[in-house]
Amino acid sequence: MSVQTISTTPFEDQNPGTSGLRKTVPVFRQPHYLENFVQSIFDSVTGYQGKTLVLGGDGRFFNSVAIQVILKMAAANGFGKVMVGQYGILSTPAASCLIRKYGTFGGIILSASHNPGGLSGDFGIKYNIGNGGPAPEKVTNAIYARSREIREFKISDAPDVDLGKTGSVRMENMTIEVIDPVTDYAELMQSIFDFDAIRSLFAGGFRFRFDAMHAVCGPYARTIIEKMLGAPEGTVVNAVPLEDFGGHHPDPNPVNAKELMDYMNGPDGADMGAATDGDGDRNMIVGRHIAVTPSDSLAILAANATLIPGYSGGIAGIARSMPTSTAADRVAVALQVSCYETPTGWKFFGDLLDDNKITLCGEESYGTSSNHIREKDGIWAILFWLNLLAVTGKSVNEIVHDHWKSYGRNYYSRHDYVNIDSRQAAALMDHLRSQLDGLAGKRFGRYMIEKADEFSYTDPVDGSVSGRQGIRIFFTDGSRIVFRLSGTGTVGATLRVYFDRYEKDRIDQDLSAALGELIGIAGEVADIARFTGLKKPTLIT
Ligand code: VG1
Ligand code: CO
Repeated sequence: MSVQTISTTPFEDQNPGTSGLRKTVPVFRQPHYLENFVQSIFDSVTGYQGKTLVLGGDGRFFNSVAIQVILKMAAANGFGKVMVGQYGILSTPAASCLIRKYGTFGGIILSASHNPGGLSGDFGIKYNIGNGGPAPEKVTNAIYARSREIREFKISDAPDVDLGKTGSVRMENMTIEVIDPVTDYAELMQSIFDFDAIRSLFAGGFRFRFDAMHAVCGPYARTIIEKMLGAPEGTVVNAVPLEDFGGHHPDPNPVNAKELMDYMNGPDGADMGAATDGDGDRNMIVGRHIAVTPSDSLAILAANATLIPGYSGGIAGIARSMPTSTAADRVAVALQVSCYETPTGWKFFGDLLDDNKITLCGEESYGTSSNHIREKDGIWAILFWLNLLAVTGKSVNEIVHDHWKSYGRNYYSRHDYVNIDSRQAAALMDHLRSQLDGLAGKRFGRYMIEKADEFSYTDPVDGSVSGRQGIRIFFTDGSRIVFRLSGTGTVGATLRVYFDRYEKDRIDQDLSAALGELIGIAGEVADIARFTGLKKPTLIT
């Protein structure tokens, strides 16, 4: 067993996006592609000699190969220990939990999250820092810069490690501790929620369906929901993680989780349904004939937080990503706490959480979480809802409608134009940019534009600035259209258009009727059909 130094040449495209480096599996399988990026991570941080790294992934194709490579590189680069999930499995929130609980130096999570997997699917790698959260931009920029100069990497020639057995083994001067991926995370959940109340809910015949979408949450949900909370066996469906997620998109929204939606809207639908994504950080909450929008979910959790043991003392503040609806803002006003608006991506919440400016945060893309970790957390959000239902005795539908009655309703939708030509996508954004100065005062039917700008964020804790985070058009009635390009895709570009319209009293309108006019305005101002070549969006959520 010895450390090898291997010479290599840089790849030009290892720029981490919204959430780590995401590429197709064939790209990742090029010789040295993974090794270059991992060495670039290690070269961009200092002080890890002898320290501990957390390592795991969502079990998608290439996960088990990549884990072995990273173990050998961590050993060769001088880490003292790696805590790795059994079979190489760790959900993103569980990895964050471990980093924080054991005070490790950082962690590497292998996942392309909600992107499809398999031989020709996507793979990804994220680096998390010692607070348990995604590396901030200053770190990811340094990793990218390093990846363009890298000339060599270090790797041990040790044989592969058996990750099927928990326990410790040695590699070079490093300990590899293979741990159960669920235990620590389950303990954390138990410390936040009223497990007795949820147990009584299930004992009383409450019917729940958890769709793990053949992704990483299956084992977590089986242990927590079925074993610890006593929900009947079979409550968790699609519970076995598969390398290709059964050929599906492991993305918990009403379109990709169609099986769950059909069941919930059918004659035998459960009282509540939920789904999680590839790496377990996203969640969707569904009631009978209602899918809760993620923006509403954040607002509802914030408004009811003191009913949950872990937040009984109240919350310090709320943050939402910019395109997320303003529903949470109204709750913040009522609770007299601050509401922060950040760019898309969880890494922007880290400083606010560390500085105790906020307790809860969320994104419109089915992500919600709190200061208990530094990632979004699918199972946490689902347990929060179960806890709320247990202590209020209300249905999902009643909770949502009661919230709208108190605060008004944000009609909200996101339109995605997927895999469009990258140059055309950039041209569309430039086309919008060029109009920004002249949009205020323009009238479209009953809507008048109040102002338009390009979102730039200054982190209130470290002062770092992130520009070009989306183009916003504000209307005089408080409605908003936002345009931005996705930072998680692997082919071409994806345009996201977000619609948000607030109504204080008229809370029972049909969603498409409520947003129809705004959708027309977006098409006109951005000339969407011309630039994308598409007459309608690829995906509406
Ligand atoms: C998308 C979402 C964003 C989320 C990110 C990672 O990014 O819009 O809200 O944080 O995915 O989620 P983008 O740049 O494609 O819009 V996950 O669960 O894929 O790590
Ligand atoms: Co995810």
